[in-house]
Amino acid sequence: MKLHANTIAGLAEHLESCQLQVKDTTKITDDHPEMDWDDAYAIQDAILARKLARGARLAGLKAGLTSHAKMKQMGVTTPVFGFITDDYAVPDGGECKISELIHPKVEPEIAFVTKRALKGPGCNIAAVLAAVDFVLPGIEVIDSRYRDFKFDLKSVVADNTSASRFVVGGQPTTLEGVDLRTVGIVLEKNGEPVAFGAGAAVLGHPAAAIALLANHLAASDREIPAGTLILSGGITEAVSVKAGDAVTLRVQGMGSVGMRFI
Ligand code: OOG
Ligand code: MG
Repeated sequence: MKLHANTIAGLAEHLESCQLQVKDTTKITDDHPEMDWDDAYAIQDAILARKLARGARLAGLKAGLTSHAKMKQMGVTTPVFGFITDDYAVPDGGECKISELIHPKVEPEIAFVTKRALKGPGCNIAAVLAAVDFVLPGIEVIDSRYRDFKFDLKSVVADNTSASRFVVGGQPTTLEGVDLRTVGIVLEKNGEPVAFGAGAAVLGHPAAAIALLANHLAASDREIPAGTLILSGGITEAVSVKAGDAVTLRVQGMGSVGMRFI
């Protein structure tokens, strides 16, 4: 750790205030170039602690920047991990208020729910598949607190990987007979298909994102508990949305999920 505990607490407060007050900021490595990975995740943890202290509940975990499309769009090369809280959840078909967000984009994702705990190090796709209860379609709404969505990896980790809203739904599906690599997805905006892909876009197999998350948590002696919802990362580039837009994600064999922006 390179940053003082007070600095970490101050940066967590700053980033969370930007989120709550719907205003953007410069990336924090501009002012704190010495910040390391542990500092970045400590800031993220401090943001979670602030939310829990105010009565929010942890709704799940997320992996991000897990596809080449996303890495290329954001100009980075490694996945990142974050959290989602219950107040980020939008019901399937429900409304998301644009006035509460800075510059939202949507991402088509495959969401996992575990039935057994997953603990690294050494977690792999097979261990993930054995621990999965079901998978289902999910749309993540990302909303970087950084001006023009411009950041480096440590800054985006500190900003809880741009997490802001999500919806899961459709047809929860067990993995027997399902090859997540070849599962096709279509993201529609206002009835028009705007992005297409298949599960393999995420690290060759979306379960690999869950294994990476378990191995990441293991470094601080944590695990993915049984019953955890996990977003495995955008399969395609993120798509900007504005008030009046409706988005639907169709996942092969898993139905569809959607939300409207008002
Ligand atoms: C970071 C979060 C990326 C994903 O699914 O790739 C993410 C960002 O692009 O702002 O959630
Ligand atoms: Mg995402």
